[in-house]
Amino acid sequence: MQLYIGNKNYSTWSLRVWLLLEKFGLEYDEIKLNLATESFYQGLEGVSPTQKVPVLVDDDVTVWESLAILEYINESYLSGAALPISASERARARALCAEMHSSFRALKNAMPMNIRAKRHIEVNPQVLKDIQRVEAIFTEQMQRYKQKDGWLFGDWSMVDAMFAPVCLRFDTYGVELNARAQKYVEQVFTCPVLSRWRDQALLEEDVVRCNETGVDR
Ligand SMILES: N[C@@H](CCC(=O)N[C@@H](CS)C(=O)NCC(=O)O)C(=O)O
Repeated sequence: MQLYIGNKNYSTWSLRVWLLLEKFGLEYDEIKLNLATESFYQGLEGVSPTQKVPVLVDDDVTVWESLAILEYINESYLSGAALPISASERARARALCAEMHSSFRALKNAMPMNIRAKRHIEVNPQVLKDIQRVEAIFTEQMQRYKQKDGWLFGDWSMVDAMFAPVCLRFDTYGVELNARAQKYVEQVFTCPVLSRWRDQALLEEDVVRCNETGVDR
């Protein structure tokens, strides 16, 4: 399998798929392309119909769109282990994955992932609404699975992969959450796999201008 990804400092969609592959120790080749460069599009020529990352190539199967890739890996390699066993909880998990994939537009635009930065931005009402919805999700899931291992559905699942980038955004832009939601963010930060991605992101030096927002704090 080959996984094409973007810069580790900036590429949220790449991070989600990378986390799943790494978390379950699957073998694959990582092909990293620098966003906003000519070589990025050259590298994806004939590989991805969308010219975006992530894209997964598994012999004669090519999957683009992060959520479809997560589902493909879960079905083809993990016998479903990256989603809850119960059908009702699995539906809830998929709803949260879909919500992260399709929503939070204001938050995503105002707070691009930029792991190596610590920034301040003005939080407008739409961004605040998105932050509050993420906080409510973390709080509710932590309450629901409080006897378990501290992930959104108790055990680590693809939902945690989908929400990892927003935790990194909160760290960059200094977003404060209630104690229960913050506990989840800390859980994400102590995950060794995520730490590996962060460490690699911190070594990168390429700058993608449109992802550099806010003032240093
Ligand atoms: N909906 C897509 C979004 C993919 C996406 O926008 N990827 C960004 C990097 S995080 C990209 O490849 N941007 C390059 C471009 O738009 O030219 C997914 O979930 O995979």
